[in-house]
Amino acid sequence: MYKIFYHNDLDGVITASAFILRNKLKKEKYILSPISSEGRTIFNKIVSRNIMKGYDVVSLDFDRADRLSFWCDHHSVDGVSYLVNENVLYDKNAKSAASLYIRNLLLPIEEDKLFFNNAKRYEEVAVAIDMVDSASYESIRYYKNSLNPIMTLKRYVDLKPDLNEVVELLAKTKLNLKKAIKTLEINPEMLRSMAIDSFKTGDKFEFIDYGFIALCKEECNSVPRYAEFDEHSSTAISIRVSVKDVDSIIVRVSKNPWMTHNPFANIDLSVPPKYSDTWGGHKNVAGGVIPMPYKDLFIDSLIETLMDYRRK
Ligand SMILES: [Mn+2]
Repeated sequence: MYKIFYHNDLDGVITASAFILRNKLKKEKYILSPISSEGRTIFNKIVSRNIMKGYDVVSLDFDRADRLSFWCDHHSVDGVSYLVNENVLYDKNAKSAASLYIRNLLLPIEEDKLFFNNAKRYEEVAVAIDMVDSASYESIRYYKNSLNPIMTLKRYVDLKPDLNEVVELLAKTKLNLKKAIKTLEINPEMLRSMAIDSFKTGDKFEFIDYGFIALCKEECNSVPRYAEFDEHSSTAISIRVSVKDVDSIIVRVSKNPWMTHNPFANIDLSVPPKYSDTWGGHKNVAGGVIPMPYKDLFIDSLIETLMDYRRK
């Protein structure tokens, strides 16, 4: 019996459905479990508890842990940039875990088939999820307005519905996004106007401008990623801070993907800053949970590090 942990975003969802497809898993052979970035801190414990219960544990678009049956990821991991064996598919430079999985493990079994070949659709999904997960849309306007199936599905997943249902449907339709959207009875136009509304950050945000760098205090996950760059296009890096609970805050740092000549283009945000031992992510987007007592120390030192980089 597989216990499949997958990152609770669209990349994780698609990777999980590709895993089910590739291994032709019957429903009674697995349990799906979405997990948020904040779960990194305790992931090793969760995994070993599940192994003790007798599960084959899989981690998709998420952290490495001891004794996993399979691990596929592209988030930065200390000292590893590429690793492939029977149980691992890891590439730090892949734009998404889903495309990494699709191209290396799902497409090869499709290419031998003469009839009912799904290869073309799989490759299209790989291209689309690369664009979404690495935020390489042409503009923030595209992000806000596109009715492309992948954007519709992204908006839907961002609402955090029953993600397991989405995984099952994508597996069942063999990654036919349009069919899945129809079955889920999603109204793309309605979702889009909801997303556009949520871009109006004014009242949900406290925005402090440090020139190129901005500190944004938000209600937890109140606005979509990148919304701050819509209003403040000269911000190169945003540091989003929200309160997780009485003991900790969540900090997310991201580069403005639409700024030409972003002065931070080459900085690697996945390198853990001082006072954080739960940091994770990619070169252009990263984040972590910071204990409340270190809050001010952490933010001050992060801003200072970025300012120093800028002066160099
Ligand atoms: Mn991902």
